[in-house]
Amino acid sequence: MINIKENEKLSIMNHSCAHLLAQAVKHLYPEAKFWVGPVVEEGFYYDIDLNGKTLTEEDIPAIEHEMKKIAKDGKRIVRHELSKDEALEMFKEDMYKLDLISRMDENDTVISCYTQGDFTDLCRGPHVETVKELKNFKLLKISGAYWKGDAKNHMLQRIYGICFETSEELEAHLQELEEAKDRDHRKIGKNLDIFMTHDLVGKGMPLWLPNGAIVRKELENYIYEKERKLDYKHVYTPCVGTVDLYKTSGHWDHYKENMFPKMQVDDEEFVLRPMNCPHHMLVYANDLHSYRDLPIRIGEFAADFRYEASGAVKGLERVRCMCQNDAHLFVRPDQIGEEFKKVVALILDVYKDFGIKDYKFRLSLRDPEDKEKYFDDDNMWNEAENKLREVLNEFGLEYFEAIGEAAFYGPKLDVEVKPAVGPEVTLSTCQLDFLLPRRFELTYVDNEGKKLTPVVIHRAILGTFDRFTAFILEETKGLLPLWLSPIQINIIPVNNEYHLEYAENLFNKLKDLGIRVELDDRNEKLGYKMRESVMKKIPYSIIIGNKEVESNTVSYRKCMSDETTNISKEDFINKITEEIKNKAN
Ligand code: TSB
Ligand code: ZN
Repeated sequence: MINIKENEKLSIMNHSCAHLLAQAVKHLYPEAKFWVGPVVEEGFYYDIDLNGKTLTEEDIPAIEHEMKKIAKDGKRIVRHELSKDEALEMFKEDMYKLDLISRMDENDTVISCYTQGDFTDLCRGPHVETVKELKNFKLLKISGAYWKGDAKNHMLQRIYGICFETSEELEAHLQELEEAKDRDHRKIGKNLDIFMTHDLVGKGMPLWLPNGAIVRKELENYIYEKERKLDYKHVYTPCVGTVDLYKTSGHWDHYKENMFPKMQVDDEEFVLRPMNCPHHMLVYANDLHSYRDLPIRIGEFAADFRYEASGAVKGLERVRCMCQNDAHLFVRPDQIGEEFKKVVALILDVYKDFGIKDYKFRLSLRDPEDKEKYFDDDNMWNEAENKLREVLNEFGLEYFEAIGEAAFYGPKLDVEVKPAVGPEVTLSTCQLDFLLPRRFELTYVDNEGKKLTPVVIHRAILGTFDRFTAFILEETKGLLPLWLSPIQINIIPVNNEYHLEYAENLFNKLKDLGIRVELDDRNEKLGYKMRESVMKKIPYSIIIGNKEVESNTVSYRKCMSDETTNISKEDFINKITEEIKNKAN
């Protein structure tokens, strides 16, 4: 999908369209005050204060109508430059613009505003020449947004829109948006009963329904088997830790804004953990280790809690309570390269199994200026960052670098994927860490009996089961591979009177084999049941009629296919069990 921000011409148009939107809103709601109206990947938005009024989607047509009227009128868009004092005077009634102006440095910023007809807005520009050019736009959505993105501030109304040069481009884009909505895992997740949310449980806290729980369990089994073969040792540890634990790790100083507040229990102070690393450091420290024992790989499917902004939480993709496919690898310095490579190889292996092709490797580095967020040790950072680059180059992997995206304890290699709707997210991650082993005073004994400090690699292959499930639902549009499908087979007898017994026998046989099978014995028409089977994205539907009963066969149809195949019952059972065992895509 097009990225408006990266297209210069469209970026200017969309910005001008944000002004057009503001002007129309001002006409319809004279009390409106305007905060900022930037261009974003998806188009533009404007944050507006309507004096407590909340807009809904139903208000959109009237605003669009007014925008069209103004565009038709065709006023020129004129730029004026002014001094800071003049700007302060001009916007003296407007607390939002005053806030923006007061933060501008008059020496190195030219303050400018743009006027079109009866509307003037503070703006850096540039803009299109006349509002006439802004014909092909659409307002997409209205939502609440805290002023300055801070939940402590009051709520503004955020209106999103998009603008193109031609109506054809706009239509094609709207069509694409519609299709993306159908692929959105929130919609699929609801239709297939994967998960639900409830206000009483809380924001960003999805509940996995039976179908979702099956998918998650299968994913756990799948990755557990891979890790077991690679000599990972799995543990269970509590999803809380004391504040002191997180002070020792450094999370308390560098990660606090992502954590839930602490709670007091008797004389202990606890936090819900945002990460499992500290627990795993202690598991490592529970034993003495020789240089010959390393690498030691401690894995856990671990619940973590993070404070994510309420506007950012999204279905299963960005939650406040998540379960990581986590592991911490304790290695000697001479093993970093080899172990890191094994992790990358595992990521590639898993992506191949799932047929995931559209992703990017990102090398996330620290921002050396940000002393608050990152542990301050230049040597450590340089060493770790160079080490990662070295391995990436050796592997011949294409990647891009992102400053300021590292974890507080070290640089990382992330895999970025694009959801159906919204910005890119990280799926897998592999992080190098020289810090935590030092803070927990971890050691191993070398061949001369000397105590040395191991290096830690943090890694999550599926990321979290939450985000991975969201992603895979979108990748497959809900039609999961057979081994992962909550319901694998739907048996439909044509007529209950004659075919039910045979269907029940088959049902029991498949169920005994551990296959997730359903029997649709409702008194409904075959066509109706078949359509429902497709809607539920069940990989195989089996039709049992006279022919099948008489010849001891089954007729099966794959989801989304018109073709029906008739084979013997035994052949079908063999085919299905093989397909599940091979995890065929
Ligand atoms: C890999 N300590 C490391 C761990 O050892 C860690 O926590 N890394 S992380 O912060 O990058 O998180 C691991 C993975 O969790 C990410 O790669 C991402 O896929 C997933 N994740 C992060 N935040 C969320 C969230 N809010 N909702 C769902 N998944 C998330
Ligand atoms: Zn970790």
